[in-house]
Amino acid sequence: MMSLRRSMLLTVAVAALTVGHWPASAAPKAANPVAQFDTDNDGTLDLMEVKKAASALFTKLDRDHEGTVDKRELAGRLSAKELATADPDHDGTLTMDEYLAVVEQRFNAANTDSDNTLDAKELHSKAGQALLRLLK
Ligand SMILES: [Ca+2]
Ligand SMILES: [Ca+2]
Ligand SMILES: [Ca+2]
Repeated sequence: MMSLRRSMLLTVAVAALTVGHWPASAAPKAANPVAQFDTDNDGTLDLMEVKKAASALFTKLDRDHEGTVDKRELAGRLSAKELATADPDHDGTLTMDEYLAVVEQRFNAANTDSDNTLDAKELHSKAGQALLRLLK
């Protein structure tokens, strides 16, 4: 009985660890942004992992569920100028594709050694931080 109880407790603990996401404000300062989005656990972020995180955020930001995000929904993640550049049809909103195009640009800007992945050092750079703003 004891060991069953223990293994159940362990299962619950593991589930809590897997499901539990720190709210941004409660996250420890040293939180590694790589680990947060590194779904294949190889220690770096590739474009697929970055786009997955960005799509999830886009869906969350699109509060009225119309498939686009406007200035208000972006809540300062892009400046007015950045939004205008990313918005080729100038309707003041970004579709998911337009949003992901900005994400890809920032990914490439941060990937200074052109190895197709971002490591912790690249994410801590100015370009890396600009990318992270579009992921969380
Ligand atoms: Ca990875
Ligand atoms: Ca919207
Ligand atoms: Ca790199």
